[in-house]
Parts: sequence; structure tokens; C-alpha cells
Amino acid sequence: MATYYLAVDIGASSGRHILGHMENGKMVLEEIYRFENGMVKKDGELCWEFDRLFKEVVNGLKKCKEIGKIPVSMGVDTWGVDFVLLDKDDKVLGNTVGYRDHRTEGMDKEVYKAISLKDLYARTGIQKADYNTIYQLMAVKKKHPEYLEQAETLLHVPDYFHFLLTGQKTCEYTEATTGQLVSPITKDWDYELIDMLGYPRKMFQKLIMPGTSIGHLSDKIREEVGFDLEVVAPATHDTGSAVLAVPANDDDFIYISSGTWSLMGIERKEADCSEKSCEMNFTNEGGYAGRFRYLKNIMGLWMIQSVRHEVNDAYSFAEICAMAEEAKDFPSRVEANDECFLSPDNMTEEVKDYCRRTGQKVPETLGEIATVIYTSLAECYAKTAKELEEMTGRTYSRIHIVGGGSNAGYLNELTAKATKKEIHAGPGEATAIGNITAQMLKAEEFKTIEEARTIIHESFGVKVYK
Ligand code: LFR
Repeated sequence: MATYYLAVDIGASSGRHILGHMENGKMVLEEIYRFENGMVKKDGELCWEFDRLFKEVVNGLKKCKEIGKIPVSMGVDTWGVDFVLLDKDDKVLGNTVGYRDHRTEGMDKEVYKAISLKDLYARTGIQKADYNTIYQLMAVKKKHPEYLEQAETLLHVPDYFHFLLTGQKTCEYTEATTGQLVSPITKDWDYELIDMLGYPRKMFQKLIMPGTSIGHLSDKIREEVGFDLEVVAPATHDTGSAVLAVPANDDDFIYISSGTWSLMGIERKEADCSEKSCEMNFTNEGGYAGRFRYLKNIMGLWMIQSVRHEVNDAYSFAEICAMAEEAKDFPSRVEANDECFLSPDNMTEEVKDYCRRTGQKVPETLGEIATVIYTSLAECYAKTAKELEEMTGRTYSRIHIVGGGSNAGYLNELTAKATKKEIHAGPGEATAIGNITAQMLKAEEFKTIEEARTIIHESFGVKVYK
């Protein structure tokens, strides 16, 4: 019987349970459970349904039992920045508001009353994004000061699920860094910064590194699912897990972790918190084994996902890709990173409006809308690649695209053309692979990250676009 490791990878649009094991020197994956995710409106706020999501986490565990493949360990990874506040009885305070909600509007100004943007970047190395935990907490402080008064514990989303599974409260480092309250030097909470902002110190749990054992299933969950296992923290920030699974060991490449967002950057041993880096709005997110992800957030396939929802999911992503290709000569472009695309009421209308506002031809068909988005994304990738080369004073010859979006063949072709670099696409399940890899490294199935990445390459391969 193989030794199974379970990744529960929850993205903004769906979640999945993936079992991984080693067989003849290769990693083998099996997706055993999948569920929907998305933000829903509650009391006028865009919220996550954590109760439903946790039920799905447990359902996936039951599925392991059903098929007789009981993992030795599991770990949960999710998107970054979002969190819950718990009161003294471990009850969630307020709505479980998600990062695309508008509550953070104007909160940057409030934060800058305590510390300037420049100083904030110098201390944390984290990009300015209105949805960062630091701004969300300011929204709580301004709109619901009573929650901050009652809060005993802050847990990011994966930490919260780990808590519901084990009863142990932990805060995992890679996810915590996305919030903009962690120092890249000490790799710990920046308590001085936390004091400056007037956030209660006591809510912040001691940080743990990926690969740390959190504990075993609580009695309640163990009884419900019918087995026990160890919960091991992966890089709980999905992008951290995805980048751990980039199948290369040299440094002559840029990666794009392509999903709801496109995260484009490089891996570094140290953070660059310089003023220039701040101006360019690159981020230094904490990674596995103390490495940093020096990258930029690009709006990504969120735009396509939204447009697809607006036609009632009537077409698959592959079909939309094909329609875009048919409309490939449509000339208009949008600035993919314009804030207007972060959380519009209607993405299709927003794209049309943007073209209208900027005096360009307005796309009408789904294919035209999709081609505007794909070509604009590819151009944004090309611009970001240039900026990375400028910041590091060197060039890179290839781009590794990992994550679900690496299957978008048309986008890969456009990216090859726009960047004039070789595209190596895959694996599509990089996030789950990275999650499993952290567990396997802990279990000593691999000795080093390099060995793991070699095996990931051998196990899943890549598709090359020139
Ligand atoms: C990708 C991601 C990005 C983060 C964004 C919001 O899923 O985790 O890395 O910037 O979601 O949390």
C-alpha cells in the first residue's frame, strides 16, 4: 500500500482534495473531491462561506475513507490576505468578508496617518494592494471597533481550517506575509508596526514555518471521518505552494502562477525593499525555506472567469479560448491591472466601458471580449518581464507557467509572442503538488527542494511554446 499525502487546495473559484504518492520514483496525483467556491453577498458585503467550505473539507476526507486511501498527513492552502477574528469562545466575529469587498476603500489613507507608504514598504517589502490584511484590519477598526476589542485570535483562512480540524491555533508564515504585517528580516510579526496601527498584539499567534506539524485531527473530526492523520502546514499561501512546484532548478527563468490571479516573478534569497522596488510595486512574499517570491500581481483569469459567469457558465474555458482565437484580430486592449477590474458589478460591461472610455473599438461578442482580455494579459506579462529584468539587471530566457491557467494554450501562444521568450507550461496542479511536496519533504521522501523539483519535472513534464 502506498503512502498517501493529501493536499486540500482551495482557490477563489473552486477547491479540491488531491492525494499524492510516490511510485517508481515519480509523483502520482489523484483528484478525489472537488467543490465550488466564490464570494457571496451578505448584508451588502462580499463574503466567503467558511462554514460550507469546511463541510466540504470534511466531505473530501470522508471520500478518502470511502475509497480506502487514508493519507498519513494533510495540509490546507488557500488564497492570501483574508482572515477571521475569533472571540474568547472561538466564535467568528462579524461577517467573513473577502478581499474583493469594497470595505477597504480609503483605508490606505487611514494607515498612512500612522506610517507612510514608503516606510511601510521598507519594513515589510509587501506590495500596496488595498485588500491586504493591514487595510482590511483598518476597515474593521473604523467600522466595527467592537470586534477588535473582543478579538482574542486572528487566523488566516488556511489557519482557520487547520484550527477547525485539529483545535490548534497557528499562523503559518507564508500566508501571514501577504497581510503586510510581517518583517522579511526577522520573519516574524512586526509588532512595532502592529502597535503603530493600534491593532491588539494578542490576536497574533506565533508564526510557524511550512513543514511544521500542527497536530492530529480532533476527536470530533476523527469520529466523523473515521480515521486519524497528522496535519502538516504546507506553504499555506497557494502561490507559495505553486512556486515550490515550479519544475526547474536553474535561475534563468521567470514564473507565472496562473489561476484566478497571475503571479509573475522570480525566487530570491533576500527581499528587495528598496524605494525603486516600492515604486514599481513588486512584492516580496515569504516562501518555503525562507526564500522570497519577488513578484507582481496581475489581474489574471479572474477576468475570464467573471465573463464566463456572466453568460451563466454556458461555455467551458477551452471553448472560450477557441472563440477568442477566432476573434484574434480584434484590436482593442485594456490595462489588465486597472483597479476597475478588481471587483466590478459586471466584468463584460467593464471591459466594454474601458474600450469606450479610451476611444477604442468596443468588443461585442464573447470571442471579442475574451480576445481583448487574453491579449491584454499577454502584453501585461511582457511589460512585467521587462520590469523584472530592469530590477535584477539581467535577462531571463524562459517563462514557466504553472497552475490551472497553464492549460490555456491560446494565452500561452500569445505570451510567447509578446515576451519573445520560451514558454514552459505545466504542471496545472502546481499548487496541490507544492502542498504535497512540503509534506513529503517533512516525511523525507525528498531530501532537498532541488530533488523535489527534479522529480516534479520528471513526473509531470512541461509543454514548450517557442
Ligand atoms: C492567488 C492569491 C494571490 C494573492 C491573491 C489574494 O490565489 O493568493 O497570491 O495576492 O490570491 O489573496
